[in-house]
Amino acid sequence: MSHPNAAGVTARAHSNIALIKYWGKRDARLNLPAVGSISITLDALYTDTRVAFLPGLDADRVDIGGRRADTTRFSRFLDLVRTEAGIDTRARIESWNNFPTGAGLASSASGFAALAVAATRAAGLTLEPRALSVLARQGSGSAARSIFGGFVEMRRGTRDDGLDAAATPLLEAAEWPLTVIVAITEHGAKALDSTAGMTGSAETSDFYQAWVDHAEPDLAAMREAIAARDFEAMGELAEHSCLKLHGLMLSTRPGQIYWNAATVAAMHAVRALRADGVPVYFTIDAGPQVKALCPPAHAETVAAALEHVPGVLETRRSVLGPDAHCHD
Ligand code: 2P0
Repeated sequence: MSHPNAAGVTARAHSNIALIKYWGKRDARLNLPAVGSISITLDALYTDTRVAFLPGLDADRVDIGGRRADTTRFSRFLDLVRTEAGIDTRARIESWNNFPTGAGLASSASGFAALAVAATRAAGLTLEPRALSVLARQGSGSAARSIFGGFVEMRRGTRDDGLDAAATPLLEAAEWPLTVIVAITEHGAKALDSTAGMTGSAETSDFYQAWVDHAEPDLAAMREAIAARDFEAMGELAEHSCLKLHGLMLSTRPGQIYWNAATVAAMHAVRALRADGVPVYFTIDAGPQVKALCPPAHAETVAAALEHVPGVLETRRSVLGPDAHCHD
């Protein structure tokens, strides 16, 4: 039995965006991905989460951004930590995102990564980053990647127990500086969450098996592009994986249309910049925001162009971020 830290522990984890996308599960209970993925961790978007296991509590309590949240998904996650630590104490969780929650900006990635780090430490456990990644994955697939900074690969794994379905770092943030301009086209939460979306694709899309079958070559090519610091190859693969994901979403029944008019206009703006010689590529997740990737020297030009796209409400700029960490 470990000794919980009654004063609580705060951790910060940064959001990430996938260059090669994850969509689909090979095991729903353990949340094992059907495909691997490769992501970059974003410095400017993060979650701070404070966890305290308090002997007096008779139920877990969760507040996100100062508002009481449904505890179901969090209690299930905390149960994994409690089992590992040999404790039975309920916890108080307080979490803050410095960006819109549930709007396609990977708040579940940074959220569950921060929770994994804070909850294990608060429960008196000391876990290696890889074990934290395996744990975070059980909260949300993309959260496994937010344990690490820079460029990160999430392995699909083949074991039934999921112990090989973990993220590993590919490059530190400083090893290949990149800027991401996030064009925000909607502040509200999205209508369809990713878990339901990917289940629908697996069950109803004629394209789903092709998506799974073609993941490995995309991952291999992206690994190579990153190792070679080949921006053009990386960007082309990222745009391809994004559009292929959205093709899969569109082919699901009912079709999943995460884009709005400004999303499409921003994609065209990125391609117009490229036609003018600016090195920039887009990627989009399960939401309407467009993320443009460019070398830092072109960030100003890209941000200015995206700010002028009709329907773009604001832009956020980020360099690549660090590992998840405690920060009391
Ligand atoms: C990704 N997305 O690779 C893909 C691309 C959204 C589009 O990972 O069910 O919230 O919690 O494992 O991690 C979003 O899915 O899903 C996601 P669960 P998650 O970033």
